[in-house]
Amino acid sequence: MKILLVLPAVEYLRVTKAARRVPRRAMLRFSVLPLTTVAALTPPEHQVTLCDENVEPLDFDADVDLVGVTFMTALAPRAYEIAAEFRARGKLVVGGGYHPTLCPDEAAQHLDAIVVGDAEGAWPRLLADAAAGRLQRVYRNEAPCDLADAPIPRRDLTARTARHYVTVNAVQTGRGCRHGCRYCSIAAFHGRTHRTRPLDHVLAELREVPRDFMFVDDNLIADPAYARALFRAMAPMGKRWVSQCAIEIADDPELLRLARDAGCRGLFIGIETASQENLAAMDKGFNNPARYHQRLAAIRRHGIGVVAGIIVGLDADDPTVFARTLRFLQAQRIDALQLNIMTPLPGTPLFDEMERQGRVTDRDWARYDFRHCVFAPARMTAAQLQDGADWLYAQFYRLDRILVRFVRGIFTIGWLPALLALKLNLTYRYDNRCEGIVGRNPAAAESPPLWQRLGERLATWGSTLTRWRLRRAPASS
Ligand code: B12
Ligand code: SF4
Repeated sequence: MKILLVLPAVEYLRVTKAARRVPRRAMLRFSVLPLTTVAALTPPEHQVTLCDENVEPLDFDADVDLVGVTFMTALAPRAYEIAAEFRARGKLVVGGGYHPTLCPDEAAQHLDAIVVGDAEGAWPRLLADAAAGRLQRVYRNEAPCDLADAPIPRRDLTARTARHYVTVNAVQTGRGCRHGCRYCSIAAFHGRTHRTRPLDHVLAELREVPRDFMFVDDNLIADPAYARALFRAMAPMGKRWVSQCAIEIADDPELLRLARDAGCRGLFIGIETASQENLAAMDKGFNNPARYHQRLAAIRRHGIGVVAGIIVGLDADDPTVFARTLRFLQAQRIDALQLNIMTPLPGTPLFDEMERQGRVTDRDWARYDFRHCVFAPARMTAAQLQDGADWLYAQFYRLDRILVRFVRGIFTIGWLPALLALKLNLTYRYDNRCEGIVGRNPAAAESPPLWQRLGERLATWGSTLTRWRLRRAPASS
């Protein structure tokens, strides 16, 4: 069969035949691992091509027999549109990934078949059935697969478009996480289990990727003994990498040292909130705000930059949370920020609880992108949460603050991590300006001082100008 594997894109980032310019947001575009992994699992008698709508237009008239779509919740509406278009042309359309796994009944209504959970095992079975004309609705493995069966992804299929990504060299050492944070899809997908690939498989893959790459594990140190062995084996390779993990790495000086010696330059860490009450309610008490300062300093001492994942809109948050969080991030010397509006993702315990409480206000999955408020917050209005989140994001990425962070970073984490952090800061700033994110602090006095109003007005003009220039920019592909 001729198989086309598709990663859908949200409307404002989508490349189409009419709008062929690839948005200049390469830094936050990385890993097409779900597709390259599924491609690698495809038996050789089939012919596979990929299309990531973020970097190239999708051709609905392509000569294919079967289309496979990967999608997380925010991409579900687009995935269903794609499925409808191809099915109207008589093609088989199947899906897999986070949303089909966590909402199988809904996904199965829009697709000819879905894979729930890992594709290893299930995907070859699906293809055999499709080729024999006996496709079933749902394919799932009886038990989570052994990651010895996880293939080396088909990165060769990204050669044509690789220049549009910050890297296509994303490597996964394990899947899942043993923690069970209530809002987290990883825990819901993998059921609080963590599996690792055989070390020699990972090392063989690392020999194939260039010096700079990233690990896309959700918690790279979920199995500390494995992480230690991996880092030790990597030390002689001279690699430089970034990843994400739980803050607990800071409690293990040996692990930190080994990570640094293996080439770790930056970690995305889910700090989430400075409130213990919020953390306890989300079953994430292990973060322990009383120890943030000491733990973050330990990470910095090893020359590793910290990108903090922060969530606003948790139940203990009131309108003062935004200014408090900004002060907290500055005091903790955070190098970059990914700010998320609390989002009850379907399939998580948090969603079920909010549903029972009648607090889910918006069921347009496209808005489940962590940038929109889709529920009724406990101690503020939805508009205050949206305004405050936008304000905090814009304030964190003010140019003067970025510069201060960079200079400070040179002395605390060193040149290379500081430069990486600077690039990430400028990218987030650019993205936010493209999206016109300015906001307003809902806890500030009704009429802010003149200088603040002037600053906000200038920021609005700046982002309008950026969007205008973007619209006028010539096509790059
Ligand atoms: C890299 C990444 C990104 C990248 C690229 C995404 C991509 N699709 O390649 C970027 C930076 C763009 C991104 C963005 C976002 N992401 Co993201 N991302 C990830 C991350 C860390 C790794 C993805 C990956 O490479 N996985 C490795 C592959 C091998 O694993 P897999 O996807 O599970 O695939 C296996 C199976 O699911 C299955 N499968 C998957 N697809 C398909 C398709 C078919 C046809 C078949 C048969 C099988 C199949 O087979 C694979 C092998 O077994 C995941 C976390 C994770 N562990 O997956 C989060 C994750 C997918 N992201 C998430 C979210 C929420 C987002 C954002 C919405 C918000 C945010 N704050 O990050 C944004 C917005 C995206 C947008 N608007 O387009 C959530 C999704 C939750 C959900 N229920 O929807 C995740 C799970 C993280 C989390 N902690 O919750 N993300
Ligand atoms: S520690 Fe991170 S990956 Fe693990 S369950 Fe919590 S949020 Fe999810």
